[in-house]
Amino acid sequence: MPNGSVASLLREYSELVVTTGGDRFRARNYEKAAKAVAAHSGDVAALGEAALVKIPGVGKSIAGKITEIARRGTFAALEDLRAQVPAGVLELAKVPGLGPKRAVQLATDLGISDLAGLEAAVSAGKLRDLPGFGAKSEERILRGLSVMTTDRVMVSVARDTAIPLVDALRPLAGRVAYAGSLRRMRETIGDVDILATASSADQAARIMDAFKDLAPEIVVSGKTKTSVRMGNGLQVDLRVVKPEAWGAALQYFTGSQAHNVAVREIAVKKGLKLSEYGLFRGEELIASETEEDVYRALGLDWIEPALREDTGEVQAAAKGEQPRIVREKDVRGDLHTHTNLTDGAASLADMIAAAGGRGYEYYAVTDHAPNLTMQRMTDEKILAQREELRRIDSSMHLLHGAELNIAPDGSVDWDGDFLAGFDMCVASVHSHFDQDRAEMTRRFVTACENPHVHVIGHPLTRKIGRRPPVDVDFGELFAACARTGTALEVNSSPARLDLPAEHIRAAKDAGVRFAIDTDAHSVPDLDNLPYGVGTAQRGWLTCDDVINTWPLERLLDFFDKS
Ligand code: DGT
Ligand code: CA
Ligand code: CA
Ligand code: ZN
Repeated sequence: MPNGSVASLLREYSELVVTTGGDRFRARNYEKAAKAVAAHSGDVAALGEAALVKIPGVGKSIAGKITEIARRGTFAALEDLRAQVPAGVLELAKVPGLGPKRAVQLATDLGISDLAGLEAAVSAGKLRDLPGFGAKSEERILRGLSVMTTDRVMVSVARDTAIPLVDALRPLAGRVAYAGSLRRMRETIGDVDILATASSADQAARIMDAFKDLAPEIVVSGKTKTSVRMGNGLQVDLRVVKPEAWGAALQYFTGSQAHNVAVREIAVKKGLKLSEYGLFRGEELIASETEEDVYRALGLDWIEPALREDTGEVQAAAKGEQPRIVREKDVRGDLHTHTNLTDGAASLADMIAAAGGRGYEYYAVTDHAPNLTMQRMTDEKILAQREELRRIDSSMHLLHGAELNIAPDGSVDWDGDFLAGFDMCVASVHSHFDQDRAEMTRRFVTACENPHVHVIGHPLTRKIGRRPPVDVDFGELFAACARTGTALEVNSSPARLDLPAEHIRAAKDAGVRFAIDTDAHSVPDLDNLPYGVGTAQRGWLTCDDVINTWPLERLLDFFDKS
């Protein structure tokens, strides 16, 4: 059994403990163990107890559950809890604004067992008369339902699906790449579009056959286009084109549709016609082999995929004024990361070694501060961590920081004297998400004015498809960041992507700086950086906007807010 499946049983157990009103700390421990199991490099189902308890967060009791899972595919304690909870409750409990207790109530009293049933019941006004519900909770549930994505997946799910397919087709095809919204790094993906070239009908058939063999379900299959559905439900379209049409096809299928419309208008003005087969004057083919050829023939610079949304990139490319947007290799360090001192899965030494292996020049450790009580941080623990960090020999410049909690009044966990001992601090909202706009704005502005707060972590606290963004006055927030020299984070976690791309450009225009961070809670999480970089690119950020592309001296200067 793969680690992911073991982890999801442990996580389900944790959710069921919460739902049935069990011990929160036990739930937390299983959640932690689930994360550690998912992040473990070897197969946990193959391990004995002695090896299992070496995994962080796995004690004797959880090790026993894992060996039981390896033996029977499930464990008795999980089965017991499943039997106590009506069908669909876990799904309902995930609706923002609902929660486990009321999910049980809805399942028991109204027989609601899925999201569609919930939406129907709210619309029919059935919740209004239930004890503990009212017009306000109806509104909140509808808002919650509207942020839960149904038919789109997180960009990481799409990328993890696409890359092995592209790799498998590479030996068979001339060129192969993914296009569509995934190449543009949108935050959610409807389907994956893969493009390959073949110089003969035989080669095209071999590529199509190999592709069909890789998928559990074939949706439609033809000579030039095949669509399949992968095990995770995601649809993947493969198109096979002639090598000489590669550039035109890649340009067309990368989109966005709005970008393509804008580019086609330029073609029309020049008396040309642009399609997925090429750029034509009458019957004559003018350009098609590479994207550069196609754009150049239209008088445009090649345009970065992340910018192709028709928000000014075509005009900029026509004038040779496209920004030199930030790339992954420009990032010199990560400024928001966790260890197993709080809710991370890996030790300080392991996180630092892994980050050093990425070639970073600097790296900040920012575990959770005490007011997030579940993390049980203390002054002693964080000071001991600082000692340990100072003793570690690393090629990187190590920064000791913390992720502070921004309280409802904008204050943070520690006083100025204690905070002055940190090299830098991230500060984030982790509670009281429902404050009204005026209160929330004041809260952020107060945090920005704190001289020891350098980065606002995951500013909108939204979780894609799970939690709506907080309500804040963007103009005031951005002005406060710019005025106080406080960076906004572009959080790379694919479930967050926060600050979202749609707000980044406005923030940049207001003079805000950014930190593209992974918020890694495990070694594999360090690999999430491309999602943050993609989000920053979609917000048109350049290196000058992103503090962790700067040389260390300039970064440290930024951290000196006085
Ligand atoms: P998605 O799949 O919803 O996340 O978004 P996309 O952008 O990947 O959209 P998709 O898969 O429907 O099509 C891939 C690209 O193909 C799209 O970005 C632009 C191009 N395309 C598809 N249909 C049309 C169309 O009717 N007109 C134009 N101009 N382009 C199209
Ligand atoms: Ca697509
Ligand atoms: Ca498609
Ligand atoms: Zn956080």
